[in-house]
Amino acid sequence: DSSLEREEMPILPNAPQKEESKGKENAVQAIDNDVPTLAFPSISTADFQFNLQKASDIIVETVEEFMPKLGNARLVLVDLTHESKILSLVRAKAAKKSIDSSKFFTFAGNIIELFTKGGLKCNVIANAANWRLKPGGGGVNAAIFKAAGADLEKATYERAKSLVLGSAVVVPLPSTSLLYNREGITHVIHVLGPNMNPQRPNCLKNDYNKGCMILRQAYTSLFEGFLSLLK
Ligand code: AR6
Repeated sequence: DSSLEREEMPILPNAPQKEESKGKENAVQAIDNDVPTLAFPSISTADFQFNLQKASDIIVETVEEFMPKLGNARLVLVDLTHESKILSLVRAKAAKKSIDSSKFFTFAGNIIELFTKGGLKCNVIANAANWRLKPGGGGVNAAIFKAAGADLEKATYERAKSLVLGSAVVVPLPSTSLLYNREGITHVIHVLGPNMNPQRPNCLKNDYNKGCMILRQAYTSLFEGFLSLLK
């Protein structure tokens, strides 16, 4: 069941600690890492409280749909820990389908340090955003905006002031951003998924017909956004 999970250790057994070893380690990594890669969190399943079983079905189905369009690019579902429920659900479901595990896999790590801490280079990352596209809140949104600094906020504001439910917006990261320099991230794709949390705006009140439809749209819009960068 672990074939779809790229653990941190096998990819970069000896994380480069000394400056002189860095170039060498990274050069080896460059072979594996020289393909366009989208790292994305599980949209809506933490703060927005979306059902994990339903979300994992939607992730696997949407990924499967996009596989033929990917070329040499990769999709990686990310969560903070190896104990992540959504990662194991998705891994198990993806393994049952004939999804190429070199093109889609799960990865445990913080999305803002996948390269420096995990050795996995992702040139594009997705954000589980809020409709106002504002920094803060919690979860992955707070982490990404904090790590990217004011550069991302400005670049986002130039692209869009708000997000429609189930849609994504692609934001190029200025080369001055820490995430660009340190992690090699060139774009952030903000995605607004369905909200099932009554404490947050536009709660769907357990309407999973609508919720599933919106989550599917959100992933479709995210993957299309990523594909548009490959052209
Ligand atoms: N790296 C990787 N994955 C993460 C990280 C991280 N740094 N932080 C969280 N996750 P959430 P939502 C995982 O709550 O449910 C925000 O406040 C997390 O374990 O970030 O879509 C926004 O402003 C989970 O699997 O997003 C919105 O208002 C996934 O990322 C609202 O929360 C998504 O969790 C969006 O809620």
